[in-house]
Amino acid sequence: MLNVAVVGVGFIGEEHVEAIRRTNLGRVVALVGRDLEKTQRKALLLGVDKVYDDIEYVLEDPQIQVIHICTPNLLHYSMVKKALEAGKHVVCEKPLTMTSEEARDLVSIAEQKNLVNAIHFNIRYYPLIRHAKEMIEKGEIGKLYSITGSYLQDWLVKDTDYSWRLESAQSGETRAVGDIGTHWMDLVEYVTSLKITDVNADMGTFLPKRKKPKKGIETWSGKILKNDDYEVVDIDTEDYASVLLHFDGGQKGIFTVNQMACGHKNRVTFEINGSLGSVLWNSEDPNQLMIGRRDTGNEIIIRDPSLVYPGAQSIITLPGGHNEGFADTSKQLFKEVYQYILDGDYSKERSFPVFSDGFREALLCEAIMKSQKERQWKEIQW
Ligand code: SOE
Repeated sequence: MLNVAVVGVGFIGEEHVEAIRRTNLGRVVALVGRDLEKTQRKALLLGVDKVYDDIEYVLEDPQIQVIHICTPNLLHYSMVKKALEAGKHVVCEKPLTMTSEEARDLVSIAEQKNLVNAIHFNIRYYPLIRHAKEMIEKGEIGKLYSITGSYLQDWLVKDTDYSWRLESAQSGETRAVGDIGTHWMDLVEYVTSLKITDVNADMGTFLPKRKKPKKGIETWSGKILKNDDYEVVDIDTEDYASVLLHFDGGQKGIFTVNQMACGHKNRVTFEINGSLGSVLWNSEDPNQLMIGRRDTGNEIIIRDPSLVYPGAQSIITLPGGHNEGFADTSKQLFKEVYQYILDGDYSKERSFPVFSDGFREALLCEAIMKSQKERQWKEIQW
């Protein structure tokens, strides 16, 4: 078992704690949060013994081998850097950093220190995503032509919906693209083994002013906030973006991200069209994969370990019909990371998303922002 500390105790920090435990390879020994009282409350609820208000305590603790960084984006760079310099393996939330320069720096520190590094691109860990990847690798979809899709949410649809993610100072220059577009781009590059080479963006902020609660609130919890204790603030990040794409095999594509799309709670979809078939997947119905065919009936593949390729099988715990979902994706990701750490051979190929994937997403975000500002196509300098 590995001893793990989780830094940041908001919505996603709690998810990490639960998922770490369900790996059966890691035990959560400490929680770190800026607000000590809140962190103590969370620790009591989650059953974690040690509580700190500063990462320094866990850096100095020789018992702790792995640190998960689940803070607002602004703090990722400094926290990850400190953790690596203290010799800890790191799992970081996405986006890895606010700039590509910072991300590049973290990639090189992790390499120099020979430490295991991972980024929480958990959507890769829905088992049918691995199955789709393997189908494409085996040529079952033929030559790929186009890749399209979206990531839609509605948790920011009202002007009273608020989160630190709305503020560029905490979140980074891009919000919708950085927060959920990075998941989408990582996902389709992973499934297709292609790289996005050029982007052309059209972004928008539907609510340029919002009512900010005077007291801090957690991501998603604003939906149930009832008091009138708000101040009106300007919003400098985008609610929406559509981005045209070119891929390195000549494929074309487009994705839309929208955090103000009523009725879509958290819906990632993609469609990959090839010469022999299409692959369609939707995260709100993640245990089914649709394969479209021209000359025969379409197929629906079910998340059942007896019906999928070995790569997908390896990240399924329960039999078909016993549905797995969002929480299981993190469990499977952490399981692979922890097993890799425990095996101890860091020259072995890694199956999980790493900091260089985070660096790549930072470059894509920067190119998208540049494209929006200059109203032109931008090439990715990878
Ligand atoms: C907020 O938009 C958010 O929590 C993202 O940051 C996550 O990555 C996604 O899983 C759900 O929505």
